[in-house]
Amino acid sequence: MALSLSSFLFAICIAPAVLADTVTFDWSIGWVRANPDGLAERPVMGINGQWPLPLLNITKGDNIVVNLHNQLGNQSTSMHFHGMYQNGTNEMDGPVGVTQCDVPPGSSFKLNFTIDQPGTYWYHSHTRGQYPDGLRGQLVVHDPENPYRGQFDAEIPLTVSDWYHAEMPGLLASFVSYKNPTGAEPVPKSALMNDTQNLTIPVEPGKTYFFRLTNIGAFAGQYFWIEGHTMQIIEVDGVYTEPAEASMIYLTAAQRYGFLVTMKTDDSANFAMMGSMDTVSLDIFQPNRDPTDLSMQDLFDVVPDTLNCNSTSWLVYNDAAPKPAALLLDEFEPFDDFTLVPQDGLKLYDHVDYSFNLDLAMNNLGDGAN
Ligand SMILES: *[C@@H]1O[C@H](CO)[C@@H](O)[C@H](O)[C@H]1NC(C)=O
Ligand SMILES: *[C@@H]1O[C@H](CO)[C@@H](O)[C@H](O)[C@H]1NC(C)=O
Ligand SMILES: *[C@@H]1O[C@H](CO)[C@@H](O)[C@H](O)[C@H]1NC(C)=O
Ligand SMILES: *[C@@H]1O[C@H](CO)[C@@H](O)[C@H](O)[C@H]1NC(C)=O
Ligand SMILES: *[C@@H]1O[C@H](CO)[C@@H](O)[C@H](O)[C@H]1NC(C)=O
Ligand SMILES: *[C@@H]1O[C@H](CO)[C@@H](O)[C@H](O)[C@H]1NC(C)=O
Ligand SMILES: *[C@@H]1O[C@H](CO)[C@@H](O)[C@H](O)[C@H]1NC(C)=O
Ligand SMILES: [Cu+2]
Repeated sequence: MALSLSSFLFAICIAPAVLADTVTFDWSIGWVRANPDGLAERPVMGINGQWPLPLLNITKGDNIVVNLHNQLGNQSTSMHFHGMYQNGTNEMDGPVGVTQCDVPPGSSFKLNFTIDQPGTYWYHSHTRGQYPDGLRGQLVVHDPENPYRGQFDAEIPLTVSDWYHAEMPGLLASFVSYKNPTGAEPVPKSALMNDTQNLTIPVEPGKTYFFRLTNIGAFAGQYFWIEGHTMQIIEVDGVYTEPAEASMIYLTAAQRYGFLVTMKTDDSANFAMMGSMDTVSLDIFQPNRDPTDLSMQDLFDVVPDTLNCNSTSWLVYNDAAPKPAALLLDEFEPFDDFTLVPQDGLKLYDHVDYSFNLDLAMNNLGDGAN
């Protein structure tokens, strides 16, 4: 035998550093009950009897194997890893009816692909409009070569989301219907942060944290800010950026931001951290829009008096100090993400040889005849 026992053991020990790991998940998708906004307990889709869903933290280069078992009993399902290029593994992407079939109740599907992109992502069902029933969670791809390594002390993974009390099959039936001629989207009942509200995040003075924030919501964009603190954006949707200072950011559904926040040097006070659902479309991105065209303005066609669009969490420096209510703002002034500069130096295309204008109009079956 050529290989001695000691060199064999040595080979095993160094293997993980040299070869990519395979990370295996066995996931039974089934119903559990949850009440994340404290207003209505409801059935949600959990993994292995748990909800909220687990944060996945894998390392760039890892091979991912997910054994997905559909135990819902009454709905088909699927799984999509949002933002993954799936280069060469298209059949693992998840969009039902595009790259694969649904996983029917009682059946299983094995996902097997390699993640070679660092950054902040998420995973969710890609079966019809199913994921707002709870089947969505955060995915972080750790990068040993992160250009900002050494500049933060710890990571804080966090999500924002809108939340509905009714289940998606009923909401979709009334949304995609001739009885809804304006195409009005269902209005959520609450805003969540990390699938809860009033979250407290313990922090230490002087430390710098790498926040990884994902909007895992169905519909609502969200403004996000931390009172008394500045964010330094370093990543957006899996792309490193040159550092950019922001006091407020805006995340559409599915968007991700990675940013560093340095804590204050004393622990005398705690600070509110806010997520606020956008009920009106973003003025800053549509400077020339017609203010009388309401279809361009309203994200929420109705804003019920009872709806609280906001969720508050706190950076807690000091358990004995109060957790102050968030100050109400009259206006939102989010960071303009068009000004972000990708770290790889990729330039904007500055000219085109041909341009095609497509005018798209949505005909929402206003006459009910189609
Ligand atoms: C969070 O706090 C607010 C204000 O006290 C309260 O109305 C709300 O019910 C709380 N949310 C949860 C999920 O406990
Ligand atoms: C948010 O939820 C994820 C998943 O449960 C958890 O790992 C993470 O620590 C939470 N973040 C905070 C800031 O509590
Ligand atoms: C499927 O079962 C769950 C849990 O019992 C229930 O809440 C849900 O309404 C059912 N969905 C359908 C489409 O029948
Ligand atoms: C996809 O993979 C092929 C084969 O490995 C490679 O040549 C190509 O550059 C990759 N494309 C992207 C966009 O990464
Ligand atoms: C995943 O795919 C790779 C490449 O095709 C293959 O070598 C490996 O055996 C697969 N893993 C599982 C658990 O099926
Ligand atoms: C992910 O794991 C790495 C170590 O492998 C750790 O440094 C990092 O803080 C973790 N990230 C999150 C968001 O938990
Ligand atoms: C939510 O927060 C925004 C921004 O501070 C504020 O304008 C709005 O009045 C708040 N809404 C509620 C219901 O508190
Ligand atoms: Cu997605």
